[in-house]
Amino acid sequence: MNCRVCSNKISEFMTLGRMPIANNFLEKKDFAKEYFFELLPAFCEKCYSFQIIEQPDPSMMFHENYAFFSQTSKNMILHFKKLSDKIKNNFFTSDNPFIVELGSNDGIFLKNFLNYKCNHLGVEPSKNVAEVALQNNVNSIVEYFSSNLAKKIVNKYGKADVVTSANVMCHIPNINDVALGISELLNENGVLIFEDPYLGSVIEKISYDQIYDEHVFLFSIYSVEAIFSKFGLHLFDVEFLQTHGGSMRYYLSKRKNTPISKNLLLSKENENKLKLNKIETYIKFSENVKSSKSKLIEIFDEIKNKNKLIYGYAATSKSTTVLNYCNIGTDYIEGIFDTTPIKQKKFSPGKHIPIIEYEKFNSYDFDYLYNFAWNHSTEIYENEKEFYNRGGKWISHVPFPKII
Ligand code: DWN
Ligand code: ZN
Repeated sequence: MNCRVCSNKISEFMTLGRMPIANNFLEKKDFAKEYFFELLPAFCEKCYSFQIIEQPDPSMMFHENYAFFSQTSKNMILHFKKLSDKIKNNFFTSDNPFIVELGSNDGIFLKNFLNYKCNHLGVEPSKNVAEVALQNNVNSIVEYFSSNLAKKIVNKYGKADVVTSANVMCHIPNINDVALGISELLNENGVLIFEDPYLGSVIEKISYDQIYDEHVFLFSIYSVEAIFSKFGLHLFDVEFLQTHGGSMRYYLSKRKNTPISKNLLLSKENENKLKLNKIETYIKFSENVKSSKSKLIEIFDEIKNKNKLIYGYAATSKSTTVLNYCNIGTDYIEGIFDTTPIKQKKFSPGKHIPIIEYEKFNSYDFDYLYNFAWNHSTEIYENEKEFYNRGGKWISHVPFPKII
């Protein structure tokens, strides 16, 4: 397999085994025809990009029944409000600014620009989530972004001051064409701002569940520079974020002479310390992932031997990797509570654990809850204080499998 970015030959350093589509919550009648592929992370020693070898066709993942709606987390609503204010105050240089978001989902971010009465456009391939945005008056089109689409947008709306994306760029296999399109879409002072789960955090926390079909890449600063500099987009700042268990926000400018921030220099030094540009880091990571799996199974067996009941909390995309890689099914977890209606009353991908409406949470009896949305722990532990106060225990595999 050749690198999606630089065509260098790359090879996998571990397998996470046979995986289903992470967000394909399914009904019993569809079990027999469920699609599986092998989840093989790989690293390119030339451009430092971490990617998966095989990605199912995007149409199998992003469609009219896409199961993830961004507005499910209150913290994320606040997070995007803050980013909107920052952009409005710092990056709108023209009199009539125009902002484009790639992968705008249900409009969680762009809806803030309605208040600023600012030209905006969301590009979102999954029809059902885009419809929610449209209902909220967020201007959206149901398309995959590409260099071709960029030309059409420029013809219709003109060039953009800012292009953004959040938790989207790492989903895009044809990243070179998208980077070219962004470069064509931005005006000469334009800025690209995007954020994604940070590879450094995945390595440090052993949060291997960030690896699943949708995440074709996990970026580091060096890999982002290698991709976008080829298309005249110059990285000038980064910002580490606590969201999604550790993310990085990247700021890239069309202007070559934009001053480089101190934070960018320090963060690159940190990447050197973490050795994110060395294959041995990933070999060590694969060993850590195997230990994490053994420890988790040990914890589950201990609990089961005591005849205690375990339920899951939040049927995240990430849970699909943990459950399938560790081979955890209904023998360990009775059901998973989730707030998203499209997932409820269905079964988890691959392991077929029932997904229970969160509204029924209080009518069930259990001793342990597995927190599959560990990235939202602060919000979740606060909301579920009652469970904890009555002696309930949380299980999490991040930073390392443990009972809380
Ligand atoms: O990159 C991606 C991120 C941004 O969102 C996408 N590929 C898909 C998705 O990943 P995820 O499913 O792992 O995201 P979250 O935000 O960690 O989890 C969302 C799921 O968890 C939803 O099904 C709702 C559920 N949930 C819940 O039931 N109770 C979430 C929270 C915070 C809760 O309190
Ligand atoms: Zn490469």
